[in-house]
Amino acid sequence: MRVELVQGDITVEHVDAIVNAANSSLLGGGGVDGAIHRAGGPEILAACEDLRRSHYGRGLPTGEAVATTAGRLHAHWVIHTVGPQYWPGKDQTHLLRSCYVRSLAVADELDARTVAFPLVSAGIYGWPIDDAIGVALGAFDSAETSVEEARLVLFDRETHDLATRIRSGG
Ligand code: AR6
Repeated sequence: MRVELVQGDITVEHVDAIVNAANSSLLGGGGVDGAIHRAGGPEILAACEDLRRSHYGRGLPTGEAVATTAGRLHAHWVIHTVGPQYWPGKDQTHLLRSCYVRSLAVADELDARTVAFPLVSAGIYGWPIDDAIGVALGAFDSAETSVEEARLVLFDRETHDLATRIRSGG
């Protein structure tokens, strides 16, 4: 799988699937979640509400992923995943890694070949940015998937530059 580091707004990506850093409720929020629902329109929320009723009465568990329509976005699907909230001293790296692994597994089920990811847990959920980048790149490196291109979309220039340095080992 090719891995591209991209700087910008994930809602303008032209890919098969866009991953959302959601919360367990699947009913929207701030950050990238709010941006995806605003740009994609009410169809996404309606699909999330259906999923809550049909499969996830108690919410989507942390580290899991599930797909809905992408509404008006330039993608076929949004894959919602729930990252762990950062707690110093509590190692939840396996759950953060699982967000990427499970999202790629859902993408495989959908036959998606290009997938854009935000830096899950690195905003409102407080995960240290350098570590969040390392977990994402590590998960991509060892992924067994038919996805051909993963695009890690970093919102600001500073985070993009940091990701570029981490990737090159500098
Ligand atoms: N495009 C790309 N990246 C973005 C965008 C965007 N439009 N907007 C923000 N980011 P966050 P989390 C970056 O907070 O930490 C929501 O309320 C942001 O700079 O969106 O997993 C959910 O409902 C950061 O690097 O997600 C949950 O309650 C990264 O996306 C909670 O926030 C993730 O930041 C999830 O928190």
